[in-house]
Amino acid sequence: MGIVNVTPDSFSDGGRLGDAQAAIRYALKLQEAGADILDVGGESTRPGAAAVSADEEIRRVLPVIEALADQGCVVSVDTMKPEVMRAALDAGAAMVNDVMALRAPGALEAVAARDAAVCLMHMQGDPQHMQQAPSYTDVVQDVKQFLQGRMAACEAAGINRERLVIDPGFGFGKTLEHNLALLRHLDCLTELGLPVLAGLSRKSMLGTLTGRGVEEREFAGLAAHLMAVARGAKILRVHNVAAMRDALAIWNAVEEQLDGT
Ligand code: 7PJ
Repeated sequence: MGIVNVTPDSFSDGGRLGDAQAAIRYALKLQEAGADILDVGGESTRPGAAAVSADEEIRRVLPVIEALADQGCVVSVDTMKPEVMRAALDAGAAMVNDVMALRAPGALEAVAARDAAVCLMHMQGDPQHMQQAPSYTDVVQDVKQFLQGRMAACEAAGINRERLVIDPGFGFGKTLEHNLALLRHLDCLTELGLPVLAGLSRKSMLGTLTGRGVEEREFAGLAAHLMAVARGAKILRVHNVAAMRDALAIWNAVEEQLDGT
């Protein structure tokens, strides 16, 4: 899954993808580099980021989603807002990627009425305050139980299991220790029986461990994502699709070799 930010204040691509045409060109390059899904987002969810109105978010992402879907791309929309979900699905998005796991009022209904896939991500608190004092009894079990609860809420709302993907939400209301425990024990989440998505690209845990700035976390990210794959992750949400594809080519070649012997 390649990340396409259409936000003026995104922490890493900010400004560079300021207009729809640039975002579309950028997304098509990610697809050429081997992305299976293009994740289009119009609201930054980095810690402390300012909220954006639904109208503004729709204005940012809709032209990008329409153009990409028209060209046959598989598009997901990274949003918490039911209005944006509806508009994006009408414009051809195939997936809703929600860091709130459809907890916003009306979100379950917006998705249930359509036929799209959904990524349910765990977040403790809200983007404005989530990094202030993250706290868990047992982070792996707490996240697992939360996701199980959201899976049940989806099914009760008429969203079949076959449509769901789950994600521990690295960096969303988590300390370094929480993030490391979730990565180490990611296989516990695969026990829920759904594809697991992992998103670690450029995140601050990589900076903490390497001392590197946002633009210099590529190699750390590749290592972290391969460790997620080793523990069962099926979708990786990344900025540098070409680099991730190369790493996966090696991974897959070795794993196939193992399977055949
Ligand atoms: C994630 C996301 C993630 C899913 C963001 C960033 C912050 N969606 N949206 N999982 N992160 N599913 O890219 O650093 O980890 S926005």
